[in-house]
Order: sequence, then C-alpha cells, then structure tokens
Amino acid sequence: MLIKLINPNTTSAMTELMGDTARTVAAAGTDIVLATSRSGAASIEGHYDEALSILGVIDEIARGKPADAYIIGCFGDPGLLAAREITASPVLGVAESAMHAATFVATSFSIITTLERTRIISERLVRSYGMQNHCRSVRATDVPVLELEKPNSTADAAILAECEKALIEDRAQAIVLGCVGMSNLVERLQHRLGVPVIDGVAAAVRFAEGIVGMGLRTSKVGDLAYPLPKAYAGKLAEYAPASLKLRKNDEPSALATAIGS
Ligand code: 2AL
Repeated sequence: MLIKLINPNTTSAMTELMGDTARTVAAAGTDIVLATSRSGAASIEGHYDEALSILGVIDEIARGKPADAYIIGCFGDPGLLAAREITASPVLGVAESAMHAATFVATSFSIITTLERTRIISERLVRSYGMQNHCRSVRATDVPVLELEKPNSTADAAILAECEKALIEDRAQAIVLGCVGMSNLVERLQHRLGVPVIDGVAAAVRFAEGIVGMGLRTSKVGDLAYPLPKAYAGKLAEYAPASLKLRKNDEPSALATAIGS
C-alpha cells in the first residue's frame, strides 16, 4: 500500500520529521512517500497561510503518482474536503485523525498548539469535526512553528508546561499535539505525563492503512463528487477541473448516478 504524506508548508525539514514518525508506525508492506509543497508559506500559522497552501496540496494529489491514500500533514487540515473531491482514494487530515484517535482512549482531550492565533483556528476545527463534547481545551504555547525545528529551543519546556496545565486545570485525560513539528515529542511527553499523547501523523497513517484495508474509498455521491467541469480564470486557470486531468478510476455506480452525485 502506498500512502503519500504531504506537507502543505514548504519546509522540507518538517517533511522529514513527519516522515520519520510515519515510517516508524507504518505496517510492514506500507510505503510512505513524502512530498513537500512546492508553493506557499514556510510555515502555516494563520488563515491566509492555510488558504494559500491548498494549491500545493491539490498539486501533489492531482499531478503526482497516484497513491492508495493521502495524508495532509498540517494540523489545520488545509484543503481536506477539496482534496477529497479530486480523488476517490481516502484523504486524511492529521487533526481529524488525532482527535478521533483520542476519543478511543479517553473521554476528554486537550490540544496543545503553537501560536495563540492557531489556538482559535484549532477551536474552529474542533467544532467543525463535532468534537466539542470531547475537547476540554485548546492551549497555545506561543511557540512559532519553525521554532520547533531548532535545536536547544525552549519549545519543549513550554509544550510540557501547557500539557500539565491541561491535565490539572482543564481535567483532560489525553493530549493531542497541535502541530506536526511536535511529533518527535510523543514518547517523552507520554512518559512524563502518564496519559495518552497523540500525534496526528501517526494516527493518520494507521487509520489510512485501516481504511484502505477495509476497501473503503471516498464517496462520490454528494459534496465529495468530482468538481464540476467549468472554466477557471486568471492565475487559477490551470486548476480548472478539466486541466487537472483527474484520475476518475472509480466511476460512480448506477445507484450513485440515480440519486444524483
Ligand atoms: C502547523 C503544522 O502542523 N504545520 C504548520 O506549518 N503549522 N500547525 C500549527 N498549529 O501551527
């Protein structure tokens, strides 16, 4: 099985970091292919960075070698639903995967994220995934994403401190790491905190294997149907659905067509 792990930011060191995590947890027989977005921001820390990162994600799915599943390796899950429209292979977001994994091992979790502004973005994600009943809090460390990459940074201490506050003050029973740049901290944090610590990259790889193993594909009935053919103007002309030459290797069944996809 081939899983393509896409880093929507353009920092290849971060791609390597998440690749290490993915390969550590992947089952024998799973190949992880890594991709760093070729357009967009060096780190994704706001709505603007996130919106502009989506084209790079689309490029990696529509224009690269086809994979059995795709993972969007940024905690904002940028472009997740758009990505699901352009392929029938399952596409998983790391935030979505981490939150779902947390609900299997605890009745409540807290998310520890980077900058304060990403806290607000993660809170929106919690609501959009219907996780309000499970998520006790989203705590920001005020650590910029690329600071996580630096040796000798004080990021680890700030992350640990917020995790402890989440457990004590917010009564969380598990921790979800709110940035893929934190994925190398799982073991250390779990050892220190004594509760499940969930990294979305690891969760997404194992869920992708499970979903592909069950023979599931993205439904092409309704809003995740392939994009409608139409002209796109200006700088985005090359993203017109016809120009993407989507691999529609799974034509909808007669039933799907009848009920209108
Ligand atoms: C992230 C992430 O996972 N990658 C990135 O560039 N920004 N998340 C975050 N909360 O800042």
